[in-house]
Amino acid sequence: MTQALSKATYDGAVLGVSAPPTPGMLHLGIGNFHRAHAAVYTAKAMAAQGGDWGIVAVANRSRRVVDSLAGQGFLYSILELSSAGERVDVMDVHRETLVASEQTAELMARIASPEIKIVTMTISENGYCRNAVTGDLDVDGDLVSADLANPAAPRTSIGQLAGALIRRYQGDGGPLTILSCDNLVSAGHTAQKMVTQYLQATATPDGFHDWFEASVTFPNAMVDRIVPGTTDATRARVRELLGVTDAIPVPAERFSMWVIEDKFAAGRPAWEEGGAIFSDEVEAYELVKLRLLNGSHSLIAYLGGLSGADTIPASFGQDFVRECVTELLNVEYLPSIDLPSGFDPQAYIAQLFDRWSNHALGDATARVGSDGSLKLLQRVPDPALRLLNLGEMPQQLALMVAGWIACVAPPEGFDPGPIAAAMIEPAKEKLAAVTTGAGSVRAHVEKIMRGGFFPEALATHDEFVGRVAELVEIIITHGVRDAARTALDA
Ligand code: CS2
Repeated sequence: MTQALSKATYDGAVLGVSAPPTPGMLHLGIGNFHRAHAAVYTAKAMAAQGGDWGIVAVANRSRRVVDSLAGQGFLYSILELSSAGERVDVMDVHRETLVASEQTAELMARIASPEIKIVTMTISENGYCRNAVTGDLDVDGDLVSADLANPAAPRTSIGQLAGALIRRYQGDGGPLTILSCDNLVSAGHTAQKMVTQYLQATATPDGFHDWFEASVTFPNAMVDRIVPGTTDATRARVRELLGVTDAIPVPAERFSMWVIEDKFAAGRPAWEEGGAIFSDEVEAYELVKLRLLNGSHSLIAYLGGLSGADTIPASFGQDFVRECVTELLNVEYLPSIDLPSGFDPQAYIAQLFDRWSNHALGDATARVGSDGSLKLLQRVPDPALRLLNLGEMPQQLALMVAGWIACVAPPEGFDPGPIAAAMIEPAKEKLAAVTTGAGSVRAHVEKIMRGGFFPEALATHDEFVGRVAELVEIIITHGVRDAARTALDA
């Protein structure tokens, strides 16, 4: 039995630097991604230029990560895995922990406190409470309406941020930056819109809105690093390499990228020292990454799920998947983006091909295929409608939607297999409810398309919906390879 990782059992170096005792940042959503991304840039920034930028780590509901983090004296490890080899780094950048669902008042007070200058967040697409059809805050949805009725203890991150901002204004906490690190189009603007619409729907003190406009910024940002879930193999390898047991190690690829709009209301860490890029073209980078990487990732996941490939590299290693992705990238995605200046798309794509072939990392197909009802909204409608408006059928985007439906909401009688079954789909119940009594594959697909997951223009586009239905039909009757061939040959 090896000892647990702690300041007493680990006397090696940490990555970057240990954060000073007083945190200047607070992060909502202490999952693997944050711990292998913003946390790393922050440790490197402080090593280069100092600053009180330690992080308050906030979990939404689960105590698991924060309890381990606090129990290990805030140490945890990152296991970098690539074909070039592996390395392990120990991090020491968090300084406090909170659980939002249990300590809501403390959380809002902490965000309101003047020492906190930046709130970063990875709350996933779901956390923004955005109505998929209208693009506005889902004020009539159960979650937001419950929060508006109970402003003292909001449960959504948007409600918690809004409540905290009101307290910050009242307590003269000073300017604040809220930095979304989620995979959203115009992530900063989206966060700003949701928080603003929430604040418009709730009572605020006199003068608040002027202060909010002048003092709170929401920079856009593009975040990128493939960070799988932690497995027993991750824990075992870290134990071998460090000689102690880390309960919460994070596996990650070597590649990492962060492009941020330099719009900070109260200062920021020197993240450029960790390799972050400050740019005025962030929205272009966001589209590049969301479409070329994330969109293709979804296609790889659904084609993989339906063809028995349990990892992304296993799926991408199949010729038909590579062909579909190549078509998606070059024909359906690239022409839809005004590229950032000096950006070389083919070099980026070549790098993506390497990253998707990382067998050492072994990213799970089921991880990427999870939450499709939320992710596809960022990855499908705009580029699909662009082509449809030009009179062309986006075959691969239709295949992606067909793959998602076949994996997580299959028509009766079709079993997509164990990999698809492992995909977590938060809308499973809603999908089942909208499709009851469908009667035919076409009706099943139509009901899903109109079920509130996509904007009206796509949901009611007859040819697109028809194409998705045909492809689902082929997946059911002849298998996913035939469906892919049909989409490629069209
Ligand atoms: C993936 C992302 O979950 C997904 O759909 O595409 O988590 C992806 O690995 C990251 O965005 C990479 O930066």
